[in-house]
Amino acid sequence: MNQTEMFEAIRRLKEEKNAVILAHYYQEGPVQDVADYTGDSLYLSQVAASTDADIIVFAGVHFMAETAKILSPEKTVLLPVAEAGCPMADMVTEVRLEQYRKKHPDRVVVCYVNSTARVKALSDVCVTSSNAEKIIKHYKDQKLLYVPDKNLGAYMKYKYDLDMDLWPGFCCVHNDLTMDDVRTMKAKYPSAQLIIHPEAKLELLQEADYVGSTKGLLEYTINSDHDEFIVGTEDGILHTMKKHSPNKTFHILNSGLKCYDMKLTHLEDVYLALKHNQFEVTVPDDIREKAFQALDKMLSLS
Ligand code: CIZ
Ligand code: SF4
Repeated sequence: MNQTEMFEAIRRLKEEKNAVILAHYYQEGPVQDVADYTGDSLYLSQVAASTDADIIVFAGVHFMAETAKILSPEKTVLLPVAEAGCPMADMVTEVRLEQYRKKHPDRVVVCYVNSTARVKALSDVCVTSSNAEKIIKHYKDQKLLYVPDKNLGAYMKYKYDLDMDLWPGFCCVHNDLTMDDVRTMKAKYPSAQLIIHPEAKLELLQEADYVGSTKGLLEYTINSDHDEFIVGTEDGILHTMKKHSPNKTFHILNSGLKCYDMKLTHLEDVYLALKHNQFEVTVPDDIREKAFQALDKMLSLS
């Protein structure tokens, strides 16, 4: 099948099965184009919580599909590529978090949505990169643990002077960005604005004209009077940025800004997911109920 035929086949299967396709901004262009909803994990989880579809096909990584299942347990949630995970989410396990909680029962556990259901189940509240600031500000006078992204946590600590422990996890895509990347790209494109995702290291964020989630970065490029940007996040977002602002210029901060897991999903995987109802993501009820509390708290504070 060529791409047009594939789009048509996906559309037919979607109608037949009353399915909806959600795609994260880090997915490759055609997968974003075939989706009914494209966005960040907060927006997509809100869509998952409110859709009337029977089947949710989540073009993203495992924790996102799991989050959709937690919020919409009666729906069938499919992850087109079963192996698509998030290395950062695996940097904290429930065993180690439980040990930490026993030692520090007074700390509120704030959990990045990039985490497993089991870790969410042990947490007090979830955040995503687009609502982290708002939610953490709500808890700013309490003793906190932020898990698992030490970089986003360090940025919040720096901005709000928090009593917050940081779990030593990181995103292997954003954490690899260096000050050399910043210096090189700023020298090459001196009139461009530097915009970076908070999963990058604090020293880089301090050099940025704007720091924000994918949604934040996208909106910034749409609303800004500037017309040239150096973008410090996964390169899938450039597809949407260019679509919204065809007359603006975007340079990726480093050509290695590709999430291996996000890029595992191709159009054909979305088609096969719909055709064969694969690969279903489930969450045991006891875990789901506890993880739901942390996500629900997040949604109510967002
Ligand atoms: O929350 C998300 O969707 C992620 C993983 C990135 C972002 O900033 O949107
Ligand atoms: Fe995980 Fe980083 Fe990939 Fe996002 S970009 S899914 S945080 S490894």
